[in-house]
Parts: sequence; structure tokens; C-alpha cells
Amino acid sequence: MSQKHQLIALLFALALVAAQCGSSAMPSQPPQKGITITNTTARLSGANGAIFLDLLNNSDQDDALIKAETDVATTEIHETTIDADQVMHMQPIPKADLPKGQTVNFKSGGKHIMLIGVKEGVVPGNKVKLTLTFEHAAPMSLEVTIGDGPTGHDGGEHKMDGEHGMDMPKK
Ligand SMILES: [Cu+2]
Repeated sequence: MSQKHQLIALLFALALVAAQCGSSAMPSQPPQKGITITNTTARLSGANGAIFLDLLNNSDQDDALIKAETDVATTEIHETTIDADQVMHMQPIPKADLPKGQTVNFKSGGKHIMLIGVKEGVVPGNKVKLTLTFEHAAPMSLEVTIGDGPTGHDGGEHKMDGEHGMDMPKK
């Protein structure tokens, strides 16, 4: 093969590679400005429950979640803390700070949106309409699907007494 042919072959190969890259590469999307909500889930625990989610504040200023409302229950913004005796407490907080550039996880054992007095008939699989109000950002509404499982912030699951081995009848 002549030098010229080699060059053409090389260019052709490069063009193929470039074409493949172009077709398989995802279009690059810059992170959305403002507040982004991900990983939403809700849990019921009797007449109460909790909503968990992640809030990314991709804006130019610190913000805060100041209110959360649903159509199925009264809500409060709660924070779970563990005291010196390793006892979990949860208490209402007036707002949840959302520092700029950071993701705040509302999760079991931490901050959560408490559902108080969930309407009868609401069961796992149902969708709850949630409206979040922020100090700066515009309010956001979304649907949260109620999942199975414990809320994890009510002191934990009730455990059965330790399993007793079967007593063998004595003869
Ligand atoms: Cu709570």
C-alpha cells in the first residue's frame, strides 16, 4: 500500500470511530438550574408516614424548604436526632436549609417530611400529591408513590420476641 493509500485508510478509520462516538454518546445536558427533586418515596406507619427525597439546590443562592403539603395528610418537616443515650428523637423544624450547590438527603433517620393523620384508604401503591414551598425558588408539585416498608423513624420495626427453640418433651 502506498503512503497515500495508508493515509486514506487511516482517515477512513478515524471517520468511522468518530461516527460511532457521535451516535452512542449521550447529548451532554448541563444540570438543571434551580431545585431538582430525586429519589422520592413515601412510607406509611399506621396513621402516620414519612416522605423521603433528595433536594439538589443548583442555584446561585442558599435556599430552604419551608413547607411541604400533601392532599392526604397534615405534614411537618421533621428531623431525627440521636441523643447521648442512643435514643432516636424526631422533632419538627421550621425549615430545612438547602445550601447552594449541595444535595440534601431527606432520609430515614434524618430529615423527613412527616405525614400525620393519613386519610383512611391510602395504601402502598397510591400516589400522593406533594407541594414543596421554598424560601426563594418557586413552589414545586410532584407525585410521590407510597412504597412498602417501615418508615424507619418510628423507633424501628416491632420485633417478635427472640425465637425460642422447641422444647423437647422430657421423658
Ligand atoms: Cu417524623
